[in-house]
Amino acid sequence: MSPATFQIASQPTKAYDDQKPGTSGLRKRVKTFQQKYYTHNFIQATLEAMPSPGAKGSTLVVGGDGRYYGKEAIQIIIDIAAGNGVSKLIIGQEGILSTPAVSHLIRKHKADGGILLTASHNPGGPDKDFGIKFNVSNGGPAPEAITNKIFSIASSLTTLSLASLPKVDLSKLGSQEFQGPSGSTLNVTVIDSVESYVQLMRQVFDFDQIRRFLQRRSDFTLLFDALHGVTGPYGRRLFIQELGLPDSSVQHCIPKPDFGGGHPDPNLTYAHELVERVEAESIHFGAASDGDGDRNMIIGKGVFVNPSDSVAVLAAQAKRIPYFKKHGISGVARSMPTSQALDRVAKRLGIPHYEVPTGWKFFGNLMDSGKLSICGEESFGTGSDHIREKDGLWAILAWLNILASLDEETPGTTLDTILQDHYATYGRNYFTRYDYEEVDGDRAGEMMERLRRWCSSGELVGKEMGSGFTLAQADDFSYTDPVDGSVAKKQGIRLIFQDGSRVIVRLSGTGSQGATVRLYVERYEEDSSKVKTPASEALKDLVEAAQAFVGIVEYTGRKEPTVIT
Ligand code: VG1
Ligand code: CO
Repeated sequence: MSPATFQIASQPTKAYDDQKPGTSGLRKRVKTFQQKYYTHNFIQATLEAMPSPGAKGSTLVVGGDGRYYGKEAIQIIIDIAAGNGVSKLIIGQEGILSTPAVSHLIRKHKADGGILLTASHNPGGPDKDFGIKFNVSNGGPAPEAITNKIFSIASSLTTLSLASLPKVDLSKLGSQEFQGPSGSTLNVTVIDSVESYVQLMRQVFDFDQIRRFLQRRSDFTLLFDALHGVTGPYGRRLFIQELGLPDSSVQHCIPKPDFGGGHPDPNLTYAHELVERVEAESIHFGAASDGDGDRNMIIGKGVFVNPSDSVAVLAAQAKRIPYFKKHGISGVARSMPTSQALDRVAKRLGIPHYEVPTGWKFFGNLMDSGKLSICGEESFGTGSDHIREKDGLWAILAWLNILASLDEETPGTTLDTILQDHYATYGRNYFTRYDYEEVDGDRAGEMMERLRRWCSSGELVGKEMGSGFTLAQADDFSYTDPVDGSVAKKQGIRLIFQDGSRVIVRLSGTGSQGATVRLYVERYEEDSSKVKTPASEALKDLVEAAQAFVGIVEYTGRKEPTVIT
């Protein structure tokens, strides 16, 4: 059978002025993406913004978290990609690929980039959110230079290079060739969504050691919750087929376009079913990941592994994981609001540590230049240089591997003993985050402006907030990338106290409606007799002082946050 052919047309379009990617891709209501040529425009702008030599002749990986409108978007991508001379598209079966899997596939196939159809942890469905992320050839999120270029091209776009291809059947594995004008071709290959990623995990971790642990500790219970996001098939494969756990060890593992009506965000509020089961059934190890699979939460009965602690523990124990035994740990990094627990580990290990703005794109250069092995964000993001995205299942397996290894030396090791030992060695960086979701955008902006003014006036230094917290530094965080010298400004207000405690305030860049204010509070406790106090208690005074100082009630009208981490 001769290959199907396609023609390319210059299709006039009208520009949209709101296609500015945020912290992680473009996120809007589904209805916004469904406007005439809205999705086409954004893809056209993305392909035009691709770094040299550009989209023509390139290979792209395409997939998403299975949310509503994902499959329609893939057919649009196929048409625009063909129209712009892309040579090859590697697409996950049924359009399913987790964000970490895309990152891995880009690297494995030496592709030029990837398009991810996801709004991550935002809810999905016809009245909820859709999103598009673009990743570059290192497998990581496009840096700001590229996302700014996408926005500027999209803002004045007049023409689409549009091909019209027959609908590609995404359920069938295999390759199809399409013949374009003047000898050009587009190859579309549908691949197994899970296989390559599972192979990578086998290389990174010691699955035998984890299996031995599970056999030895036959009472050990694990529950993984995919929240009806993309990690369902990955989780089933890893926990049940590879590690031999019973079927009852996973829940909500069928990806659904609306995530079963839930909010696919692995935190104590939105993953409440998991939290409740872990408590009621005394489960030793509970874990969840978000819609697109890059986030993770790890809990046990009465234990919550704070993400800021998680990355610190992983760094401290990394040598128990084969990947780090082999490659070593060149350095560690955290996003600015993430607690300084990781810095303490770095100092003890004698390795460099870096502080970058919020968003995974800022870790990429450090990893590519061999300066960074393990990094994390307080927002349930943990990862390493095995790929260029945060990786939810990787983090869960890393904790399991460390648990299995420690248990060989100290039988009966639990999540709690790991954390308590860590605090005893390093002290404890108490940390909490308060989110005020969908508040009035103008008022939130005014609140930030007032803080910025106070910071730049210099009048805050030396002032006391609450009792006993004297300000040593107050600024709006700005970051200069040590590799390419690019500068990111206005990355969040930092109030740093004389004892190292911190209060951070920033606006979210991932919402689709109104503004979300994030208030981060951190206090260090060195005294090992005091590290068992619950975080809410240990931080109460500072949180109250911070809320009053920042003017939360005044500017947001909210007495209580939407989510507390
Ligand atoms: C949030 C988190 C940030 C994370 C980003 C993307 O951004 O705070 O740490 O990198 O989401 O995560 P913001 O701007 O809303 O605070 V995900 O799982 O979308 O890819
Ligand atoms: Co995500």
